[in-house]
Amino acid sequence: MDCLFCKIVEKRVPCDVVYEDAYAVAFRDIRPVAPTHVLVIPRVHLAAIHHLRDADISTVGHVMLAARNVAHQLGLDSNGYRLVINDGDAAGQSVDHVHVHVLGGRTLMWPPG
Ligand code: DGP
Repeated sequence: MDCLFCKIVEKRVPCDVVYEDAYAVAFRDIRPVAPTHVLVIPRVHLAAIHHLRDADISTVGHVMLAARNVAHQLGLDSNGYRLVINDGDAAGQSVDHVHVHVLGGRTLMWPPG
């Protein structure tokens, strides 16, 4: 399988890792849209939210806790931050490996575009 984010997990593609645990890896987005823009991904390959099985609940739960840890570590949780998951083409998902965008460091508008 040729998955960019699996290669990041395997350290075959360089990136700025800010957090790692047994289930998740978090690294700075190459095209940031906020002063802090980090992607949190599961170590295992899950292609998209709409492909998840019930058995993936633990992995996805750990990814969300990792996102919380990243936000805390980077000092985002005092002012607030946003978690975004783009699922599928219409939402703009461009990498087929589930990833949570952690966005913070500025006021975030709502609704998103
Ligand atoms: P999405 O559009 O939701 O699928 O977000 C994918 C994000 O992945 C996008 O914001 C840019 C980021 N990205 C793509 N390739 C790389 C890469 O090689 N390194 C890093 N750090 N981020 C990447």
